[in-house]
Amino acid sequence: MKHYSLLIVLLAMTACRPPKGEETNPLPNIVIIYMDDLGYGDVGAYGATALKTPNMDRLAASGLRFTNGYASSATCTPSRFALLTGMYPWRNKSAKILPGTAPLVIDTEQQTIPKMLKQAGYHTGAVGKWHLGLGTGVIDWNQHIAPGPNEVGFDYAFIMAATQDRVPTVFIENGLVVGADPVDPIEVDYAHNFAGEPTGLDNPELLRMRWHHGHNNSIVNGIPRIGFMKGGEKAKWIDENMADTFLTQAQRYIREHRDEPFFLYYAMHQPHVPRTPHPRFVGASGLGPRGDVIVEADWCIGELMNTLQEQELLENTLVIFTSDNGPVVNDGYYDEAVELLGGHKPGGPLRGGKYSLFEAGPRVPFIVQWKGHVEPGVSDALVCQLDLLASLANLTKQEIDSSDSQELLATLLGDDTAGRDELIIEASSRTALRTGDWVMIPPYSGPKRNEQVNIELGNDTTYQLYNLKDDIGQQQNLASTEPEKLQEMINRYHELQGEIAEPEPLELK
Ligand code: NG6
Ligand code: CA
Repeated sequence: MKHYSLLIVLLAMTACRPPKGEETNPLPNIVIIYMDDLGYGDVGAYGATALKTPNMDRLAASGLRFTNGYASSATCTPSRFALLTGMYPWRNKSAKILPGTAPLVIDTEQQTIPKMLKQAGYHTGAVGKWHLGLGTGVIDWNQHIAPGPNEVGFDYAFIMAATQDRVPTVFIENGLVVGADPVDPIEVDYAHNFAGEPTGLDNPELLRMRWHHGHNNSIVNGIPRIGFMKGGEKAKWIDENMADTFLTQAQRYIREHRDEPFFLYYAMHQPHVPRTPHPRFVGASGLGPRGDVIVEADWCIGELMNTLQEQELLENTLVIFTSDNGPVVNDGYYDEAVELLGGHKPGGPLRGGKYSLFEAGPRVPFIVQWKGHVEPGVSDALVCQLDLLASLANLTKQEIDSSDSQELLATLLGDDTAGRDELIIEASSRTALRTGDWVMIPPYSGPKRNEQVNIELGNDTTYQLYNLKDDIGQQQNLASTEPEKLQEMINRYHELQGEIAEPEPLELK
């Protein structure tokens, strides 16, 4: 009899067992879903109506949606550098938009999120866009390529080297080109074409997507790219399959590592150019290829979340969804994005876009979801991707040595409402300061608008000062009516930047 009751107790215990992942993982898994050029206004939860993003919206509805969440820059490489290292990108002069042949911009001695999480016992994986450079100088694409993601902390990496519009157009798995063929070696050059190879400039008859600005070098799959490439025919990716390829890798990674704490950096390529939705998403948005690839990305996110659920990992996985920089509609190809945009506003109420110091450049969708741990809601706290290093260090009880990354774990998990007091924002090596609701943009001599992409860059000959609380669209420059606030911010800006990248002091006008 006694034995039976023991058996019943044991059976009852097994039935009430927490999901497998939770039982074996004392530390939560961490998944960063990183979009490429997705704007503040591109997500339903952030106000998009013409574009439907049900899976991103579900993340927002079941998580904490930040209205003041920032990338560290208005372009890709600096934002990615800052996210992974916790260091302001303007401290590293190499952290700017890179060609596909650029050396790695992260010092292999430097602290990174994946390195820190490895120390905490995590398995770490990167799937998707890299764009942080590879190697130390001239790369031989036919040999093992290093240093790269594996040398800055990722146990596993399945990446594209730079961007979808840059060569080499191949995937690299743990330093080796996938599908490399010794009889058809890959050569890449950003200065000179290879003899006899067609280009977008000289061979428009071979193109199925026309270039608008830049993007007129080697042609791959009928799409002209930035940079020249020869060889590697079997290794070249099929653009329309890229979303499925990265998703499959990410799902496989989750399944393979479900029994240990893992960190997955899922760096998606949408909606960066060239926009090449899989045929099943063509026309899905009604807004042309830019909308279609956002719908495709949204579907991928739904599938990824389904995988976490199917693996019983949702309660034990912290998911962070954000974008590397703000939106651009025409980024160099004629793809009808402009013509079919209709009333959709990729930057929502924000001014500017990708490349801009105005808010739509660095302010991006930013959602934290952790089932059962993060109470759904909205937070107006000022947070930046830069802060993930220190905050995840706190979560996993690790030490960090960065001074730029702020520890905001409680705020990111919704237990606190206090964010940063201030943040230096960056766009193409120019910087500005946000303090509380105020933004101060120093004078910059560049053009006010980049006519090719049709985006206001934030440049002006005088100081600009905006109060975002009353004027989220940055229409009222208060520099002359709020001279004390302006001076206070100028002083603080110089103090924060120290001797690095300090602009010429200019007389107030
Ligand atoms: C620019 C490209 C743009 C895009 C960007 C990088 C031209 C004219 N424009 O130089 O198309 O590739 O670099 O985007 O070549 S990012 O999101 O990776 O920063
Ligand atoms: Ca980008």
